[in-house]
Amino acid sequence: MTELTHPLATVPQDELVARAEADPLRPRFHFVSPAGWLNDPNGISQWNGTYHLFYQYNPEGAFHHRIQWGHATSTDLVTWTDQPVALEPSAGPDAEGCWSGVLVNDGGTPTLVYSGRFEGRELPCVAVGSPDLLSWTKDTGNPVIAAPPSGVEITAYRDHCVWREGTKWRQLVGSGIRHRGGTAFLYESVDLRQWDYIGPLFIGDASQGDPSDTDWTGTMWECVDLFRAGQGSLGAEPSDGSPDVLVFSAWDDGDTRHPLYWTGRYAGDSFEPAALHRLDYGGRFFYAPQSFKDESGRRVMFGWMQEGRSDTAMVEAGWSGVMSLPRVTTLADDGTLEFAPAPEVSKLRRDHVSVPGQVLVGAGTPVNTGVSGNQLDLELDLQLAPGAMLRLSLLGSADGVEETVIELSRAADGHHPGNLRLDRTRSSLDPAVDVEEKSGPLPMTDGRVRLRVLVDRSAVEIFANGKPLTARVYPTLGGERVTLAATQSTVRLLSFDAWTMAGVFDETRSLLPERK
Ligand code: DQQ
Repeated sequence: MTELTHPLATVPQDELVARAEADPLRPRFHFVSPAGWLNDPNGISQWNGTYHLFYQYNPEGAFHHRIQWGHATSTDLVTWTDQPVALEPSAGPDAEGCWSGVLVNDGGTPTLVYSGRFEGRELPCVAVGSPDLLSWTKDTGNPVIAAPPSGVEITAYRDHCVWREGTKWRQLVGSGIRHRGGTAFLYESVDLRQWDYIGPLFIGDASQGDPSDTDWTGTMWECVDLFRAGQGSLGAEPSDGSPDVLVFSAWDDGDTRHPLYWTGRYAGDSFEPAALHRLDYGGRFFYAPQSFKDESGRRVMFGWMQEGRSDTAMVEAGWSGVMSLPRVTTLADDGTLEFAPAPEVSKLRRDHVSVPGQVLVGAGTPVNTGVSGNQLDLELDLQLAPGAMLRLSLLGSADGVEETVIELSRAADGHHPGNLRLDRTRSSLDPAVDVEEKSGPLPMTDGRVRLRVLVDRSAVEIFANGKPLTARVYPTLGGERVTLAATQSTVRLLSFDAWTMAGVFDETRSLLPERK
């Protein structure tokens, strides 16, 4: 095991797992690392039927340092088996960390392209895997790209999107050009080892909008992910007009801001943007997403649900970071992306409760739904009258002091998009946690809203008419109440189904898992 040398490594490693597992705020049906630190999803893929989830991992403690690639496998995307660490820093170009990257199938050979960190900067590296993807050998030629493009002043340079196009590989590396904006540099290769630089795929404009805007594109793009939404593959003429999508996480001088995406067209060596969209209204709570097409043709996305508590609190807890549930991404009629938890998530449902349909009258007293718990899957079908607002309160303490409230509202004129908002101001008595409001536009027709909410102790994922809002909450009173109320006008509750969710890890986990 690594020596306890880092100043933040205050919890002895042999205590970390017990410490993490004892935390009542640790999710039970989301993937979390055995203990220590987790951030970005990496190399997510399906290989011969098995799903692979690699992730940025520090088993030394709940802080970002000397990052390795943790690894877990699954046959259903929801229950996971820990596998040995796939990549860890070693003398050479990744001595300070094996940062984010992807997995590709190189003619049958599983191959990772990742960012090796050395002397404070990152460069592209490659590793090849055994047929079972459990042992990895780094390329002796690492780094496979010796330096960022010359002649431009960059803000940072890391993370990879790699795909096959015709007889060649293409790669994007996330970056930013100082005084201009975020970008992704495009490269081409025949063997994943020798790369020719082509140029920036597209350059954002950081001077557009205010840096505090929820769709500000930042000064650097982390974890770029380019894919064709709908039919067809990158570079091919789309038969059905499907757009291409460039996902990135807007970053600014160490600040992880939020995931965004451009829809547009990737053709030749560049990307022509059509429109910019927010990927998740929770911003940094669904950061560094990565997606892949599984064997059934679905585009599945995972993101990192960062913590909203202090560095010290994370270290004390012995763990940090939650992987989102797998989301299936589809193209909506308006050309934006829609998201829904993968159907497999439903297999964790237990103890079904159905709340009778009813009409909630504005300014009425909150209805106690009879649903309670802190590991829940809620599915509601609602119809809001013009000007109506529905308040769904979760994790409410019996004394009413703590609650986390989801608000859905319909514009008074009934025509403009409504609003989805998460009010965390009373979600925790702990004054140190992040309770910033999160919200975004909610498209609806005739006031109809299909709402899905997954609550897993400190992790909350909301999907309203396919628009996601992901966040973290830290209740201190152990509240489990779920209530509903309408304000201002009437809301028809057409259906409300609730389930308790089973946990996905039964046994005590090992910080450094062995081969299974
Ligand atoms: N996290 C990784 C980077 C990436 C960032 C390091 C995004 O590769 O840019 O752990 O959260």
